[in-house]
Amino acid sequence: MLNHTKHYINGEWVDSTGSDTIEVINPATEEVMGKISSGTEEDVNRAVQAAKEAFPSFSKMSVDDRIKLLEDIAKEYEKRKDDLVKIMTEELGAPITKSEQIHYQMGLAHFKQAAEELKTFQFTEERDNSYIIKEPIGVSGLITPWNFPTNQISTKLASALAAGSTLVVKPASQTPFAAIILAEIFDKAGVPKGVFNLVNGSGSIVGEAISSHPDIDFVSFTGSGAVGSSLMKNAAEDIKNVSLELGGKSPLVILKDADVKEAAKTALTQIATNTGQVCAAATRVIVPEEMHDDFVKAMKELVGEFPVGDPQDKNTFMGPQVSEEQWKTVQSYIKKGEDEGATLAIGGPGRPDGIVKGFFSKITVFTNVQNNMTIAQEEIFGPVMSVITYKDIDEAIEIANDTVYGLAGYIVGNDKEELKKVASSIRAGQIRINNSKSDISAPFGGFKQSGIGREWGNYGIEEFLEPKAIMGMPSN
Ligand code: TXE
Repeated sequence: MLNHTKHYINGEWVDSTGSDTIEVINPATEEVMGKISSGTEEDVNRAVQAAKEAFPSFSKMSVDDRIKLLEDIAKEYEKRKDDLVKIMTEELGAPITKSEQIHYQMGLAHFKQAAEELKTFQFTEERDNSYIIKEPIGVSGLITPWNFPTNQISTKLASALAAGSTLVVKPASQTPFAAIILAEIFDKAGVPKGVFNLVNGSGSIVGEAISSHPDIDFVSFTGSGAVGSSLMKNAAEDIKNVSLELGGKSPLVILKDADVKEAAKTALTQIATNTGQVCAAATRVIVPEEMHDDFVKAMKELVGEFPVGDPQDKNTFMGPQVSEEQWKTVQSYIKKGEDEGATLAIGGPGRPDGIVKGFFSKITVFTNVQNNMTIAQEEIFGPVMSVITYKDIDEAIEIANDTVYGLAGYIVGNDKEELKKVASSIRAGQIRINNSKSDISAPFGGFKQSGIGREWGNYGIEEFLEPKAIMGMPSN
């Protein structure tokens, strides 16, 4: 049992001002693996005060020193590899190999990338009659979800530290232990006291207190659209800046000249990775009418290559949903798909055969989906795919864009002109062609209801800066 009922405030681990705790459940075993404090408004006030006091000096830290700080954090992070991999397998249910290859690695990459960005980042700009300085935005509140316990925090944190902002972080209460290890890492790496503060607890108390705190200048949030919207209303009270990384219902457009097997593999990888709990996952697969049957057949043949089960097993590709609540949500969408008349081609309701415990879902593929069905419009956040057919490429693009979201888009195929046409027509923040690798230096964020602002690389750093224009300075 991990009992971690302290918050990290002003450079030390301190008791919560409240006595309530929150249990953390291992989603593969359904057993309680530990508990954390349910932080209070008073805890948030203390953390904000510490961040506010640390700001004047940290905001003036030289760029070289900030580069060194980020590099030191990366070094300390690497030393905690085994602990981070283990904890994300336990608290999130991430398969052990994915915990290392995806979660651990992405968390690390942001610190290294931010240090690289700083080496060339332009904090000043000369104009004819003015010069512009980009200054740190002030105290930032970072509110993060559970689906990538290190990555979600480190992308925000690395950008914030690179920019010179001080912060208060509230991780998701389902996956708090990776964040606690991160706090230990920052402490070891010598992050000055008060610069980084961690308050654990619920969204309704700690999250609310952060988004409505008058001394917080900027809130960077990743999570659901509903919370993003309510957070924006709180922030509107005193005109706080916000950045929101919200959900998606991303399309995967398969071109007529695509290799069917490759397309099927890409589609399955998209919904099975992180148990479908990926905001940028392709969940609507838009396939040429004439390719439909071969495509579904290929997926049926390939689905066995994505084993579902014990996250501790090195052969597992897909673990459980993070929580019972998330499992129930996924199950209710599968039922909804059946009720609305879509055809179950793969998977379906309930746990996979042979699994009796844990929040495991089946990899589920619906065919005969109309794009206006609930399963094609709402974010399910589980391994559930909607297959939708198209006649010509213009119809494919229309279906791809017929959603309130615009986080990502995927294309599989070879015709360069068609690839260009689809890539430039999908209204989304990131397009990936033929299963291309991610680029951590490229901006990540959404059009439409997928959010406001961008993370990653220099775009991420910009979010934590305010430009100041200075005119009329006498020249010597
Ligand atoms: O998210 P929440 P949940 C989507 C996905 C998922 C759904 C619900 O569709 O099924 O959201 O997940 C904190 N004020 N995404 O309920 O509630 C909360 O404690 C301030 C997409 O877990 O939005 C946590 O730290 N903060 C997504 C964070 O917000 C509040 C990732 C996210 O939780 C708060 C996760 C409040 N009133 C879910 N209420 C993505 N974009 O990657 C909660 N929080």
